[in-house]
Amino acid sequence: MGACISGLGPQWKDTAKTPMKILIVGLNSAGKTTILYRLMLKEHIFTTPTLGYNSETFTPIAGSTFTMLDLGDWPKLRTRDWHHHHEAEGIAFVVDSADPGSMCDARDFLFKVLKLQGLPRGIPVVVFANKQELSGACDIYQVLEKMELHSVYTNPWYLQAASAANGEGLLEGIKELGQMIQRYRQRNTLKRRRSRGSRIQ
Ligand SMILES: Nc1nc2c(ncn2[C@@H]2O[C@H](COP(=O)(O)OP(=O)(O)OP(=O)(O)O)[C@@H](O)[C@H]2O)c(=O)[nH]1
Ligand SMILES: [Mg+2]
Repeated sequence: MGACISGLGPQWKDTAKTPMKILIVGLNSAGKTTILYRLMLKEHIFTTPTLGYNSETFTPIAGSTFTMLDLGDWPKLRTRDWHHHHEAEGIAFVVDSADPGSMCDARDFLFKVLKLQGLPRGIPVVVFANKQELSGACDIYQVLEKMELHSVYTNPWYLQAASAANGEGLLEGIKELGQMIQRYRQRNTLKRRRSRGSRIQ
């Protein structure tokens, strides 16, 4: 199992009935599409830069179905039609650990995405420190520092060492994201019940 650092403790429930909606986010070439299809097909596929998007619904872990949306051209954030993110319940943020020079931009990008208008507040984030099998790749402690994840207070987060090339850490990361989404759903249900209750009184 790959190394990980967590901002939250685990809990797991059967979520097969309602697919969990996940946005896959990250700078170009971080490995978003490779991760999506490695999780879905359990093999390494060769990709070209994503134009448009890939959307897949599948069950990588028994009892947990995900709809994962992999949008191309994220850096053009302002100019796109971002209607899809309103329904997102979780973010898989992919970082190229073998490219330390891009990590500042990745950090700025993550912080920008978390403030994106219309993105549900407080949705969980799993950061995949991808390309770990490459020699010289930053380990998760270096990624943690460079991404300044300790300053993310608005969203629960989890940092997972991963490699889409060999599959390391992907199932662990997605399982953790599923657990976090489950808790997020429970909190929202509770909030809705409370606000309904206070309207009745
Ligand atoms: N060595 C290595 N290469 C990887 C890994 N994951 C992805 N790649 C390679 O990185 C390149 C970009 O991968 P993609 O999955 O297309 O990246 P992306 O984030 O979807 O890129 P865009 O669609 O352009 O935003 C490809 O050549 C992949 O084969 C990994 O874990 N290790
Ligand atoms: Mg892609």
